[in-house]
Amino acid sequence: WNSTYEELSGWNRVQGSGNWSDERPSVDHTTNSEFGHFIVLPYKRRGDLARLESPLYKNYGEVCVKFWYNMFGNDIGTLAVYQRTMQEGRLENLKHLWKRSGDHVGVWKLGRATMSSLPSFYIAFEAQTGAGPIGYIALDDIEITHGKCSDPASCTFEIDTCGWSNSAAHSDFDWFRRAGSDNNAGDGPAGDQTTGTIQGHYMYALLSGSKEDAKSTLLSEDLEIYPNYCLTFWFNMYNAVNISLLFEQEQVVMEWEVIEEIKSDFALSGVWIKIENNITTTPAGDFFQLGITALALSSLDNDTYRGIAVDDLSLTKSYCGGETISTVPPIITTTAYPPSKFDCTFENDLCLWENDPELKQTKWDRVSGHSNKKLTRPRTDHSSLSSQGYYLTLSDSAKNDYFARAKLLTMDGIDSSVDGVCFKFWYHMYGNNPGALYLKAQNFHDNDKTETLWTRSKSQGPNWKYDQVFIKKDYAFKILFEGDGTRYGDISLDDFSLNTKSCPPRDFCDVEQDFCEFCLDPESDFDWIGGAAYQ
Ligand SMILES: [Ca+2]
Ligand SMILES: [Ca+2]
Ligand SMILES: [Ca+2]
Repeated sequence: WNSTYEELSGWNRVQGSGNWSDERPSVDHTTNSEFGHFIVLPYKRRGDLARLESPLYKNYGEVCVKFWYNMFGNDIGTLAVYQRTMQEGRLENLKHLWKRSGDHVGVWKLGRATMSSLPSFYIAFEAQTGAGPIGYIALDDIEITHGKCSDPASCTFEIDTCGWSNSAAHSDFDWFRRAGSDNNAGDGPAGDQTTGTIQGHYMYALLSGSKEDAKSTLLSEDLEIYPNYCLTFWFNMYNAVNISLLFEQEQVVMEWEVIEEIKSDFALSGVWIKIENNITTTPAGDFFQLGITALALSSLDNDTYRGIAVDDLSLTKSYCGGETISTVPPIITTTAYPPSKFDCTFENDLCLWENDPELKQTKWDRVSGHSNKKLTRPRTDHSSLSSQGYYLTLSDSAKNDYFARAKLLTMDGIDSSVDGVCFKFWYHMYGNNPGALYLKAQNFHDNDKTETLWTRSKSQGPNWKYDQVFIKKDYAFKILFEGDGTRYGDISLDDFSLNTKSCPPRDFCDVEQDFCEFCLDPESDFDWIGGAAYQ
């Protein structure tokens, strides 16, 4: 994607102030901070129409566009998504694939729409102002992936949480995504329901040490109103006593309503159990939401790990047990590559990576969470986006010296001579002078021969950044991450993966650097305005 952003023409690309405002979100979605950027539609007059358009996609097959939107204010108007073609008069040009109007309580919400397989098309976000100037429509993190969108609310939790998120308003603690093999934040079920392995992921509410009535709610994305849904999911009560799992529903005109309560006293501990519920909605408003709540019925001790796990959610448009209308199974929306031995999330160890044994003083440390000493360090790791997750960082002790170099190497050589390999990774560099990061190929047979493949220096902002490098060499090499640190900054690394052959297509726009290739529709009545936030 390329930028066609020009000053004073386009979405108003801004940052939040960190404080609540009725003019724009307080934080962006990418970084959940006032440092990140998003785009917002300013109000000029009622009924104005503005469009934001993607580059032309040619022969892409079906694609899923996922985006995060934030709408506040009853009279703000409408946001809709279209798949358009250059041929006039096609039905696709007129029919929206996704639409929301009015107030969505000013929080970032996931939207998604499947683009059908047309020879060429572009994606249009269309916003129309409503009756009043109070409030806003904002967008962030537009992501395009191959294949149909997975069913809303259906999730195996293997890749991410599919739009399920912790409710800030109703929670005393958080649900988090974990696998049986993670023991950073205490014990839970050893295997998940999807894969039955310690690598499989599920959502987990750990209730050890909770006070009476402490609760945590996992919220679905906004779901389309439809008369009859069936929701099935699996739960696992882990050493659970005096704990309830509540399954709830909310619609715009109603309060939260408990559909079912499962008490730990009546469920087998440590066993995955399937339940299903019919969901009925009334035709009011644009959407409804589901909630899954873990609740402590009495205060719980800290001596034993106790919690509730949830996995394999599936929402279908039918009565439970009846004929399914939509039987699309949850689709893993990232291009799947077979795992390689150099993949590493750093949750348990360094996998097949090691610090250069010749560099005694400076190394890459495996750490979790934020650092009180170094405020420029990430708040969470990248794999789990939680403060329990582990990542690598240039060691603090190294930073006592003005300059320190650390080297991380694969423990084995890589042969890329036939098809090449793609190395993918996440990095975090923040601060006035974070130092420099080099990705190199080090000759397997001669440690002194290295080639620089990729490098970054200077601050890259307060969020995790993704990059990928295609490598094809006629000699065997180790991958080397070299960090040149200073005491003023931070460099961190997480989530390495390697595949043979080419790199996956890059289809992501977080509006952090620019507008990617979205541009203005000349037919708009007025322009999305570009600008910078200042307070
Ligand atoms: Ca952003
Ligand atoms: Ca799972
Ligand atoms: Ca990690």
